[in-house]
Amino acid sequence: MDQVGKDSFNNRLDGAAARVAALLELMLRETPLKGEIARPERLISAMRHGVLNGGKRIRPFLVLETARLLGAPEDAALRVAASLECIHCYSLIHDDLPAMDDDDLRRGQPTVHVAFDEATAILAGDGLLTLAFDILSAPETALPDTTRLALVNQLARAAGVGGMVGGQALDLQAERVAPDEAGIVRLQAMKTGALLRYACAAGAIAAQADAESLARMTRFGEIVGLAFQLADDLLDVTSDAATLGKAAGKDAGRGKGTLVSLHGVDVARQRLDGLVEEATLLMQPYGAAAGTLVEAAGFIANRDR
Ligand code: GRG
Repeated sequence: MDQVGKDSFNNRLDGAAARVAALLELMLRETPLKGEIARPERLISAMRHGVLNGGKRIRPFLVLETARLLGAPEDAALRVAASLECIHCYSLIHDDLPAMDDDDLRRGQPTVHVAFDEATAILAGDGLLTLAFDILSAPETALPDTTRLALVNQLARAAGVGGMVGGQALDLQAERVAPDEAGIVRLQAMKTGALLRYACAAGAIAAQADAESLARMTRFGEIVGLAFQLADDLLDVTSDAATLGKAAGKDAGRGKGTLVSLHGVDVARQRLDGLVEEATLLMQPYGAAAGTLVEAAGFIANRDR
């Protein structure tokens, strides 16, 4: 992609991020929503700290773009997208906790347990996890009931024990017993891949797309998930190299049990190119209309943040 293309893609990504943030801002007011009793101020502040703090908003962007391509109602798609970002941000808050990765910084700011306290960070994550399903299931997500139910169910599967949470559990196990290559791939497909897969499938579900389109988008999401993780592993290697000799942070050396550590940087880059090619081919039937999704795959594979 040339510089003009990159700028225009980044503008679209930023535009989507702003729309998602505006909706999350609304959902994270201190005023109770209908049916709620009260909203503790400190908890809401911690949740806001964990959500309204930048972030690329890649997952919601994928929801919005697949939804747009397949003709889902825009307002509903935005709510589907925002609910997914709540899950992602909850996972980051919990992942940063002392019992997990014990990180002090996230998105360039103090992590939630540092800015508040550990118990509040746990609750902020819990609050976001439940808020995700509130946003998705509420009647304001103006989709047929069966469609909303399918989204709720698929999000639960992607985020739960057979998806992200299960992947995190496998990651903890991997610190004791190093997984083989198949184990690494499975762990990554669950821990980070499942939400990206859901992001693309969700756009198709919201659009009530036919089975062929849903399968195509789901596969696209899987490929994007693989590319995301491979790029993340490469970024770890480069950031480790950049911080060599300095305090490199808890995640430094995460390069250990990864495809990059098994096969090296060059093979990883080749695989990334192959994944972008595969993603591009998958979008061919939609022609130019899928250009942004193809660019998103390229962005994810080549990202430097
Ligand atoms: C604790 C339940 C629980 C799950 C944690 C996904 C995950 C599982 C932890 C995240 C740990 C981590 C930093 C993994 C590397 C890949 C990743 C998810 C990076 C952050 O995602 P980005 O790059 O971040 O989309 P932004 O800040 O842009 O949203």
